[in-house]
Amino acid sequence: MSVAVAEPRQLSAEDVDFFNEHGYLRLKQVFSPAEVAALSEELDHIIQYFATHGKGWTGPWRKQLMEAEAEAKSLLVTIHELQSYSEAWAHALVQERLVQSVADIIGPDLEFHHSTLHAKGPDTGTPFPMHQDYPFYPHQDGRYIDAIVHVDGADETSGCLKFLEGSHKLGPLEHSREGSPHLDQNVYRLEDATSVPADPGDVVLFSIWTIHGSALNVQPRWRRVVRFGYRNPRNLQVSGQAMGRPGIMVRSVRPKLENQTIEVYGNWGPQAVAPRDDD
Ligand SMILES: O=C(O)CCC(=O)C(=O)O
Repeated sequence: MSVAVAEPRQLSAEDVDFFNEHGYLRLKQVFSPAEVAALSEELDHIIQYFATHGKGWTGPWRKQLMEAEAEAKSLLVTIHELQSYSEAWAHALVQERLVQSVADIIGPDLEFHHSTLHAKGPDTGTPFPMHQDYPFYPHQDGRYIDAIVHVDGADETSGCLKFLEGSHKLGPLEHSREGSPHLDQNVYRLEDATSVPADPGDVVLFSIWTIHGSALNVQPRWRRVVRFGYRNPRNLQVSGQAMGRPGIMVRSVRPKLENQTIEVYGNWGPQAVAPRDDD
């Protein structure tokens, strides 16, 4: 018996081709102004009462990407799993258009993995060095997409996302562990990357293998974005953030995989290797 439900597709064939060729895709106005207003309001509450206020990622790259004065003042506010704090964010991660768009690329089955806030402070909001997201939560293959939900607009001066075109085709790369995982900034350069500005409500998708970064926010306002990570449930995690924690199935039902034990009560640990594909 097949349990996969046939869905109308959200993305066009051209959208999927663009993602597969470039390693990223911007989706315009996924969240309405009313939805963004609710997300923004509840995010402010989370930032005020629960989030970590700090200088952001560490490492020698900071001196390359920031002048000493900006480095000293730099501000990044972070927190994981916003759906544990807010109804608006719990709804956002299952939002129909978003989930179907991601499923059109790596589905049809889809599992939510994690969420993370990156709020760059005004004037000197911390940049991000060029990196893949792979070293933070390595998975067996490339069927993992990060979706950046823009609560605030982001452009060249407010630290928008920047991608190295087609870099996902390189597969997983060794990252420096001196500080936060990052690539050699002289080899993989922010200035060679394509800027992807976005408005509030837009979502930018990219592969766990796409090399990306972002510059300082020099605008006198916050730049708040939230990353949702989604994977094909057949793509098992190898190590890192949220290792072994079963995610929420947002499309279809969890496939029964050989040697995979689902521990929903938190007795989480490394998962056995499952068959690669077509199981
Ligand atoms: O928030 C940013 O500007 C960068 C985000 C990023 O690098 C990531 O989510 O992996």
